[in-house]
Amino acid sequence: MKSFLPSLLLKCLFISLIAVKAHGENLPEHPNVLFIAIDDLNDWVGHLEGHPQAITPHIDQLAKRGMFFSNAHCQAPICQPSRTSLLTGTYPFSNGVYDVEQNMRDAPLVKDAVTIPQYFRNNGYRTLAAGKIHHRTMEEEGSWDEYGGRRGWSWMGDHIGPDGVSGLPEPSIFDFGPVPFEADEMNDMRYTDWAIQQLKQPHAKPFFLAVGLTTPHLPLFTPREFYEQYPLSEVKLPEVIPGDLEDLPPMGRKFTRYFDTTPMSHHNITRHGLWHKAVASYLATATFTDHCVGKLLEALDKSEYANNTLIVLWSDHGFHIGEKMHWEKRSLWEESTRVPLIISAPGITTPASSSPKAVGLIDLFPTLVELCQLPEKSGLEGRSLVPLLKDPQRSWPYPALTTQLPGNHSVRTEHWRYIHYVSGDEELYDHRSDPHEFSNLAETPEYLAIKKRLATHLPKKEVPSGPRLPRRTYTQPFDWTQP
Ligand SMILES: [Ca+2]
Ligand SMILES: [Ca+2]
Repeated sequence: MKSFLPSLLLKCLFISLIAVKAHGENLPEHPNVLFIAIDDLNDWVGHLEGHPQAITPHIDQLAKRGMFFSNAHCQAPICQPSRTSLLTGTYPFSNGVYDVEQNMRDAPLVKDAVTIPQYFRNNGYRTLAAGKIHHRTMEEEGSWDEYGGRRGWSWMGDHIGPDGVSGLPEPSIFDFGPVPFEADEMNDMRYTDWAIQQLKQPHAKPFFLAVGLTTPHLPLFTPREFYEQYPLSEVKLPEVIPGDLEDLPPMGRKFTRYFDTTPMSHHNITRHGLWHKAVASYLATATFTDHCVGKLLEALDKSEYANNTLIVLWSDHGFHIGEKMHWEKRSLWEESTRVPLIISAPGITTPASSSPKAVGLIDLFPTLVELCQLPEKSGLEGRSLVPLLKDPQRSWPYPALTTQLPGNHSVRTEHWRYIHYVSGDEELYDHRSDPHEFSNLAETPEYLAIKKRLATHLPKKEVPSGPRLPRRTYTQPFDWTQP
């Protein structure tokens, strides 16, 4: 008995120490930030259940370590305007950057905007990045104390040759399948390795370390070991129904046709019998992205920064793989707008929690400002998610807005998606009964009041688009204002 009590006390102390460790220690006043940006990753990750076969164990582990948003949406369903919105904390309809064929700093309203990395840098952080954070490389300039660079995909294309690997004729960037490279040779592992080196070094100031992974953006190239995790004979196509387009208004139908002139269009993919291969390639590329995230988190946990670093993971928009006979992005449906969004803030987020409330990537700027206790920043149009991080189920009466060029908007709430096109055409979906947005209720009289209520969230004012760059040769001239 004499020796039992001290050992019991020691045991209790040990158990409570483990408990503290399991829940993470509280973050310091100005924590480091690990900011993981992913390009074109839709909800085909384990924790969002967008595809039953998705293998993304490391991203899912991160979701368990912190909290994830199951109803997070981009503010524009394509790279440049989505990233401009996130990085400046303003909507496309307020900043004038609506399209990929624009330079962020050419738009008068964002010319001098202070971005997230600039704000952190101005407030005592050391900012570090590799890969794609802004849409264009030149826009990374002035944001980072150190930038580890970025390289395109053409070195892979040159090695593979013009026939590509998918089986599509003249695929160019619209290519998909296994490629003869090792994981460590791939661009994203280069960025990951650069970031891992940063985590091994002492830093005199808190750091904001951004890693911009460029997968699963096209081309969907992965080392064979990832591709082989999805045997073609077992791959499940996304859930689609015949005639899904029949209840779409003319503008909605038009939205399904933008990529029709590219090799990755529904008729071209199905004509060549390559839908399963495209699905397998997207899943495999996402698994490779997950591999990079895993390496990064492993390095963080081995580093001296394991317990004083806030982690944020996001994707810039989603991706269609045949849903509504549409491919890629640039639509206002769930496949294009829904994104993974995970925040791990020890002491604030409860491990393995999630929130179903509608939130946007635009909310990240004010959230990070609050979590890192930086001075309040004026002019931000999103709202801090910290109340939801603390209480994921609390009332959150704000919708997530997505814009595809002036006049075309989606309003997403916890239960509804309402789309209003510039032509006046509308769509309405009830996510409680119709998560795939098969059944357009916009013309059903009993929903008139709901439509009216959702329409009150549409932007009251829209600025004109900033200057445009020449159109890419592989897409068609497309008028987003006419059915
Ligand atoms: Ca993107
Ligand atoms: Ca339909």
